[in-house]
Amino acid sequence: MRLSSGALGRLAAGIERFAYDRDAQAVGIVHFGIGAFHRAHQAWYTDRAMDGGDRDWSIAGVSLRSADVAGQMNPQNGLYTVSERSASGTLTRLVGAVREVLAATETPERAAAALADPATRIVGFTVTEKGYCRAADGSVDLASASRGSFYPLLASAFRERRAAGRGGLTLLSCDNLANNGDQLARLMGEYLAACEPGLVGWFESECSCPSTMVDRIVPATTDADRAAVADAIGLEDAAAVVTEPFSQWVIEDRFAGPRPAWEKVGAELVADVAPYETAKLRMLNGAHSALAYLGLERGHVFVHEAMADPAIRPLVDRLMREEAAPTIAAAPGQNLAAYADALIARFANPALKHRLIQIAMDGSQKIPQRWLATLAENQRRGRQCPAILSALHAWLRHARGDNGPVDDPLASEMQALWQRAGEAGIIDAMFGPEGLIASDWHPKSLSG
Ligand code: CS2
Repeated sequence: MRLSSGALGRLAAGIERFAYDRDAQAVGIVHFGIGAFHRAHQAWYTDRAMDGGDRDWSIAGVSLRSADVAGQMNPQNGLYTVSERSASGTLTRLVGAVREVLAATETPERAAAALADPATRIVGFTVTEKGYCRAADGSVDLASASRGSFYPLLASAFRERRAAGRGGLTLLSCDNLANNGDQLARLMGEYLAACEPGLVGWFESECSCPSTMVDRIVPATTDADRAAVADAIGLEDAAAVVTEPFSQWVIEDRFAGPRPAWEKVGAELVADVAPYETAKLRMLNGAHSALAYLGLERGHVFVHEAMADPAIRPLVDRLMREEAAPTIAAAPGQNLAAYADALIARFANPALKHRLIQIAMDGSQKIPQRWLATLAENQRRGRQCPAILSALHAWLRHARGDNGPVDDPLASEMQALWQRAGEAGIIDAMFGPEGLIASDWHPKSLSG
């Protein structure tokens, strides 16, 4: 039998679950990109905040690319489980925070109505790096922003909210971009300036875009995971997610209106997210991408296997401790050496089965904030980065197709560059002044 409100009586005993009356909760959050990461992270925090007594923060998820998640979640009345896996066992929780999933591909008007609703105060985003539709120079790419992205839906909601005198919204980016809130504010502003200039002033005065650092490793759910969850909970859960016990959420406390008491369930509300965000991107994500490309070409499938490879592990250690950490201005109390130790332990978790190929995806969108910023900073200080450079070369070979098909929005551009520039010219063609991926890192002086 499938998980749903009506089937809850059959949920196995011992499964942790919410106790609030979910049907009585209004939707306060609309979330773009309701994939596994959101379900294991922000929705899980919100569920526990409502369990602690907070009210009316149910989530309406919006999926922008397909109706698959709607098909997984709506027949279950939005219910799903989060299973935390570690070497010592699995802890499963039933999450009630998601009300429903609106497939913007099929019913965009319902997504627009949810965004315009007076009870909606926060709009969340986990749309991945490419979901922000940035052109090579970082500005909003109007052609892709106008087709199937969140920008037009938000613009129409802003129009309606302004006309009806409703309050503004907090736009909460939870993607792995540097200064994700500031980037979202700038990109949204650029989109409005081009397509709805009359709304720019309203957006700037009524809305806010706090930056956030989100962290939890969430491998894509497999059929084997779903079978194990069904065994544990006694019901089929098509929307089940599997994750690690660790989670962290650091949020810039700059909301346009009310927000859930996320701080009561472990989130950190701070004045400045930058030190946490930079450490996470350059150390965790930087090491992850290195593990992915170095690991795949040595025949590994999972992160913990690449971590155990003596040819890779020292590079990952060096990347975090000697290349990335020295470029980060730590916040008081933030201990980067302890952070590296904790990351090493998390990557080694054999129960997670996190696939390298999942991390290898979309390298062109990830590498700038994960590696190039570190390379640029070390270059300014005259320091070498052999670990990142090894990983960078492994990524370039991956982009050439050495590990199989390349899942990246710039896959064909990168293939064409390889053909034109060859081994000798690829670094410059990718990262040089006229390169495909511009950054402050100037490859010539380091590659020699
Ligand atoms: C990973 C991240 O897929 C990737 O690129 O590096 O999704 C990573 O697992 C999360 O950021 C961890 O918080």
